[in-house]
Amino acid sequence: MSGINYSEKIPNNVNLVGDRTLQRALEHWQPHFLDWWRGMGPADFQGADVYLRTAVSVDADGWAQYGAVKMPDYRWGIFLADAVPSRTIHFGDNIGQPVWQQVPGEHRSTLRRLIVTQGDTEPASVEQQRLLGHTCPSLYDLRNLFQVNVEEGRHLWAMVYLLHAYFGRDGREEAEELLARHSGDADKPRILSTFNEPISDWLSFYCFTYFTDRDGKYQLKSLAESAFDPLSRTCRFMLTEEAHHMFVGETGIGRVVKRTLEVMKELGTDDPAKIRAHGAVDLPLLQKYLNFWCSSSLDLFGSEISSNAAANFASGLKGRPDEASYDDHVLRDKTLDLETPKGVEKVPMLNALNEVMRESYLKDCEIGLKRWNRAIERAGQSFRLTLPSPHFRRSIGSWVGLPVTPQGKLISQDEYAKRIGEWIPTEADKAFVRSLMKRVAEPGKIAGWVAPPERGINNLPVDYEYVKLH
Ligand code: BYC
Repeated sequence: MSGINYSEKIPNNVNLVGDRTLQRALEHWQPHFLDWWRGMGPADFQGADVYLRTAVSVDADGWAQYGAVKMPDYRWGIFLADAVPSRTIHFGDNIGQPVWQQVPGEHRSTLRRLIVTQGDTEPASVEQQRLLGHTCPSLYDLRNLFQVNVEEGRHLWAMVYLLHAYFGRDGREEAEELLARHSGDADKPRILSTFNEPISDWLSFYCFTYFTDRDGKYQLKSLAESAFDPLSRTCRFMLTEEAHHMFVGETGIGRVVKRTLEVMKELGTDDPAKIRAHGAVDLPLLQKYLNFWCSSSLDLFGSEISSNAAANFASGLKGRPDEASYDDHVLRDKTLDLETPKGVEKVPMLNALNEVMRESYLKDCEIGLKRWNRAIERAGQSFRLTLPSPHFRRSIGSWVGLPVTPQGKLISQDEYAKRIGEWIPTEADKAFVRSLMKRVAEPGKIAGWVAPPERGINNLPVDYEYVKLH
């Protein structure tokens, strides 16, 4: 089961030939996907040879094969992790019952909505990053961008497979809609807010892959627990691809910090104006980008108090990430003390699961911060990067629109409006960052605002020609 059949038009390990109707429906969608990729995918790089990894099997140790590929020839397909024999539902009100191989009628619309929401983010991120190739800081980074892009394309395939295979006609219609909505489009935007934010510079790209892809990790982990087995298996395999995306974010920001520290040492100053004049990103500016992308990504967990989250857990549709690591898998008698603008409220745990997930996500986000701060400390600098308060700049949930500082202090609307430019990038900050974004595309060369990576891809040297532009 784990081997992938690449001799078919749509590579897969789901025995697509055994279901002619489904195969035909997906082969009908395939050219629409390719049209979308050509129109909305990485602009002007479709003819480049990119050193990409492709899945050859879904086994933990050997799923990737590396080689030069033109992106439109990438073998997007349908790969599910192997089935776990006799798997049963392990949380919610139906514990112990066999998992579902088909969609139960009563959960059809909710499951479809979850799959569509997940699916919508994948092409959205490719659209957001569409123009970044023009300003790549190195060929190594360019290759990583394209690797992330093709894999997001495959994640779209994963959700489209579920829609086609299990949701009949409305599933097929939703699959078309996934290609019709576009990031930032005034009439047909993407579903979730963060995926309509422009990513027009590489600092934003690193922050997005650090914070937003990490939301992806948490949402996929919770869907991997699902009682709907095909969804669980799909998400388990997607998670193996997600790890590299977060690596791009963590090492990307780490390399920005490293370069800034070098410039600070060289100039003997921490004056942001002097650091900027030298073509590097001062640490307070980086902090503003972290504040922006972290707060935006926190919205992706939904409201603190959510009946959707309660129902999804109770019915077995969506668990907590790493559900097995908890003791209580029913949660009918538990409560959580939740900090709301009105004070601490006792909330049924089931209704607070979005918050539980957001808290574990924030802990995970801290890991990179610690690493970057260690580098800053070692360089003898006193500045420390921090995560903003989860109540800062929220557009979803109990803290919507409240004037809260990144330190979590509620202030007046007037003061907030005056000071917001201290906390998130201003137009002038963005213009400065854009001014740094100049394409560096010679093997082994790197832009002046970011340090080179410590090592190359797949044991190749850093100066390998990862993208052959012709
Ligand atoms: N923007 O009870 P609520 C990834 C909506 S990222 C706009 O508060 P719930 C990736 C919500 O849809 C992971 N709308 O929250 C990363 C609902 O609308 P309906 C993506 C929002 O339902 C990088 C209403 O508000 N995967 O993979 O418990 C690159 C009330 O909802 C937002 C998923 O999200 C928002 N930020 O949870 C590429 C997993 N937040 O349904 C890829 C699937 C909430 O009443 N999605 N709303 O019309 C879900 O599990 C849930 O839909 C959410 C929200 C976690 C998003």
